[in-house]
Amino acid sequence: MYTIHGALGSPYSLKMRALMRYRRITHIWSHGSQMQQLAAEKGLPPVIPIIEYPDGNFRNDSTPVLYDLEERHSERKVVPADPAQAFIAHLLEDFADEWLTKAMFGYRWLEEVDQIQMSRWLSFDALKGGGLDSSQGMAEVFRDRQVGRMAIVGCTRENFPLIEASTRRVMHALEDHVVNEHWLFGSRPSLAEFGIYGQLSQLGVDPTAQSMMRADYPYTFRWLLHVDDASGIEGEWDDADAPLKPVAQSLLAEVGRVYVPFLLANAAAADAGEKTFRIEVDDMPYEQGTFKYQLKCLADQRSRYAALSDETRGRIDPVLSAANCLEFLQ
Ligand SMILES: N[C@@H](CCC(=O)N[C@@H](CS)C(=O)NCC(=O)O)C(=O)O
Repeated sequence: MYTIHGALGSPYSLKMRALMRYRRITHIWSHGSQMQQLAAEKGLPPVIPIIEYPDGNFRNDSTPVLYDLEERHSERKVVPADPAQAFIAHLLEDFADEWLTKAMFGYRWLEEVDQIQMSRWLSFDALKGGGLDSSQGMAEVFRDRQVGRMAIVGCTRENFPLIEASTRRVMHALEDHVVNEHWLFGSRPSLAEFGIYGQLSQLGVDPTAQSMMRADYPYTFRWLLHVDDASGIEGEWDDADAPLKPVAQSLLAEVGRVYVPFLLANAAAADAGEKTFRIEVDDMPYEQGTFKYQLKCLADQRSRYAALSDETRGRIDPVLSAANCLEFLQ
């Protein structure tokens, strides 16, 4: 039995819970208030979810844990069998984890209505009782902390038009897609869907974002519940020679449009020893602190690409190139 130590307001926690449900990996869902302490006790980075393994080990960081579960459990894997599809699915998952998360954070903490509602609910989730005074007191502290972190993670009012435009393009692509084909790489979900779901699961709850999704992307909104528990899905991967679905092409185009410039500018700033970096996409500015973690993401994408066979690259290069996603890998 695994335990997911997470939170309902944490996109990566819901990503891992949905993944384990789909994979039919027996687990306990534990959400509480002592998560930072648990991570510190176990010598882990201070992020959730923390996954407690059946052997008593603890790990966090959802992507490596997801891959580790692929090794440990042979049924219902989420990495497509075809290496070309697997590469694209990984790129889309990474884009969701590192870029779409800015929509999650921005929608939650930019506007007062969301700040108040979500800080209260997240405190309620952590305390589970104990009275309104302590709950709302904790909410105020949490709200101040999160709002204070907005500039460092790039969720400022100046940056938000680009984040929002990008998120809407993602949801527009999904909206066209989910009512037709439902999954990205066949009739079963891949790691890309779980990454996207994690972030959008929060937009489906937070007041401003939820209203927007209900009004403009109603089937994507409903699809979130399909991914949340896909334990009943039995499906197949697309054949390796099947063309990439238009939705995957649109999502890749979004990667090329915003995420690639973002990763490259972050890396260039880190090389130059700069503390912040700035990009402009479609005349919209974006600025944030330079992040080490995203250097790791870039290096990881490049080493995955380098490990592909010539045959796989021959199939994947035209698709990546059309989406402006090839050059940064080479
Ligand atoms: N790369 C990590 C990111 C996890 C993450 O950032 N989790 C957030 C909550 S969703 C967190 O714990 N943030 C630390 C904090 O708020 O102090 C993963 O994929 O698990």
